[in-house]
Amino acid sequence: MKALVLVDVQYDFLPGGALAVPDGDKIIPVLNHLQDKFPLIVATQDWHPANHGSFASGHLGKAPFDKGELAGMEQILWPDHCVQGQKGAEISKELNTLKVEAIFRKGTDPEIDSYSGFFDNGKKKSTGLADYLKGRGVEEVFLGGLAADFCVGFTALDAIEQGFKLFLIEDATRPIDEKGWEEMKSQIIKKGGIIVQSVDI
Ligand code: VGL
Ligand code: ZN
Repeated sequence: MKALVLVDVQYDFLPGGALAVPDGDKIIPVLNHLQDKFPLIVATQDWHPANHGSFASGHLGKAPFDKGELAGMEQILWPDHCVQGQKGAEISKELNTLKVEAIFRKGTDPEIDSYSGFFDNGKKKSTGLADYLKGRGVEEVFLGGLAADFCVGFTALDAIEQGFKLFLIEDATRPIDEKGWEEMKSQIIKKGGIIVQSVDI
């Protein structure tokens, strides 16, 4: 059994958003088109309180994309984004969500960031995604969404670690930073993940 996981297709990661991913909108038709091929589709949603510790605005003297610290780990400080209840946190209306059976929210704890759809960055708290997929008999996880070098990439690494066969759909994702994405991609491949194109699914 295979599942399609739609990662963080939210307005703040799309053109015009607070943390816009270049060409992020290009993935939406690809993800819509792919859905027919999957018996199970779930989504993740970056869902921060307004005072989230990953926001540069809460760190004196820091600017977005500076490095800081959070939960004892090095943290890239982001512009305020995906704030609970705000437009930027909504999943894009252009994405077909009719077949999405569950949405896993992450980044809700102000004290720690959460790139992966499975765990926070300190691996302290699970979102329940792995148990959900296993409970549904899923063995193969296909991933698309935003951003390739952060939330999609870390979700991929955790999927592999959780024992799923992991396929990352390259034309169904876009990175914030191309160089970061190349490094992330080689890590994923090294750990046994498979990079695919949507036409090959
Ligand atoms: C993301 C940075 C901060 C992502 C979320 O969805 O890739 N990136 N929060
Ligand atoms: Zn975030």
